[in-house]
Amino acid sequence: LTQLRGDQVICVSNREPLIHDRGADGGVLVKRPASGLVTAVEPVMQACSGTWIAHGSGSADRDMVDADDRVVVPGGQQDYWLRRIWLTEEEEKGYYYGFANEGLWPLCHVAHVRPVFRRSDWEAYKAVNQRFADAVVAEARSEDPIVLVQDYHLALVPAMVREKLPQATILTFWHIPWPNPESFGICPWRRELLRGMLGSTILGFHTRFHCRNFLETVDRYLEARIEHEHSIISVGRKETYVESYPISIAWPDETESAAWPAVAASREAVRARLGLPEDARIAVGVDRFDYTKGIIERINAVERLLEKHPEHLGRLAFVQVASPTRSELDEYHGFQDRVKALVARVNARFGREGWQPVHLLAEHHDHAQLIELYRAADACVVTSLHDGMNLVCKEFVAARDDERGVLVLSRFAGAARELHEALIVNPYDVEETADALHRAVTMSEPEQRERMASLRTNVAEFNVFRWAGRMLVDAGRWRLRARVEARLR
Ligand code: ADQ
Repeated sequence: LTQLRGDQVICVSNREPLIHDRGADGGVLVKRPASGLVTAVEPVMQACSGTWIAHGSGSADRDMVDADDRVVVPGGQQDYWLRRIWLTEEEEKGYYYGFANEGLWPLCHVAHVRPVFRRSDWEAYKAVNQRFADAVVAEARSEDPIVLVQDYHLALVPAMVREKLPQATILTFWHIPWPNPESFGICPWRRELLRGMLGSTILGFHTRFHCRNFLETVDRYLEARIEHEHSIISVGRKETYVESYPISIAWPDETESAAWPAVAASREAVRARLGLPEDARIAVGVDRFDYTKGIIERINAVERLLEKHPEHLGRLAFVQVASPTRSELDEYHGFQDRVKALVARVNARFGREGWQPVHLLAEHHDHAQLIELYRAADACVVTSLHDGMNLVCKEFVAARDDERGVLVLSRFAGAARELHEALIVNPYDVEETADALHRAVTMSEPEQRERMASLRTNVAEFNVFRWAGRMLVDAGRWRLRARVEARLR
């Protein structure tokens, strides 16, 4: 990140890193959203003290900001600027709920939910992308700022910024998977989306697999030259470099981990809160309440585990924390209701006086509560049906400085390509997932230690600064190359 000294860094994302709400007493409550993107990008913005442009959200937000909608966010290392864009209800409906979350989200996650494409949503998506791009141009203090574009809400922003700031270095990071060309091809505006993204200097995905899918998709739908061996796409004279940058978390420093409650105290606290017996084993799931996260498959696996291994009855508690998300969409409503009904059925089947196997806590938890839960857990279960990376599994590993606890991880999460010492499962296979759960909660201590120590080395080393650092080093190289070529012309 020292590369950035003297350069202006502008980050643009849909979501802002804070939520302001009114408490019961009318005071303002500041919360962190449940978002993998915020978890990963905020430490980078703090380190480079940049400007973050995002959509303002939360009922108290408008009262909190000053006249020009720019605020300073106090950071761990340094403060950074936040510039809010205010969307009307209509814009949010079409751009965010409609095109981004009913169209692109299911399009890119193969989770068997059909994408919905409405022309009106697409029009709103284009208009809102233009507003974000205009804000980037307005914030730019030079002809060649470094612009970090985040995620599928803003696919058109790179080309829109490039038009006004041809010399900008634009790094776009796609936080969700990229599907194969056939799947992507059902989108009526596939070419416009691809052209928008190719305004980027560098286009980043979590895995090589997603990069390959993207290169093949461009090959299928656009007139472009593709150098597969160098991962470069050229449209006319404009080049875009496509690379994998596996995202991660900020590894906790000693001051932070010293403040954590002891593992035994965390277990005690969770047991007391949920009324679990002394010898209870605890497995946890932590997710946004989203149909891609495999929450139904996970609870089915818990049910199968209890059928196959009745010795866990009355002993094993599965705690699922699910932060409400996109609840305005029918698909999410229906899904959240189905999960609640499933939990009620499994609890009615296996529960007994004073004990229930599944605890569904459908609410947002703050960081300290998540740390307590991670530290209390014998196993953390991540069974995404498809996930760009998944940061929950990395947070669990970071929280276990006692080198205990077992990670059960879906092979369809990008993280499975790095975290080989987890118990890797296919969440669609209920037997395999139930067996992995059994293995996790009965694993010997030495094996737990061996696996966890290795996972910790990996996540500590490949942390979020490595993610950002690699991208920015590559950006530096490409910028230099463009400058040299411009001089030669
Ligand atoms: P998400 O789909 O949001 O991210 P993930 O990477 O798991 O998924 O991050 C979720 C974040 O929200 C974590 O930091 C977690 O602690 C937090 N969180 C989840 N449930 C919570 C709850 N109930 N209360 C409070 N916090 C909660 C997208 C992609 C991922 C990719 C990230 C980053 O879908 O694949 O890893 O972006 O690129």
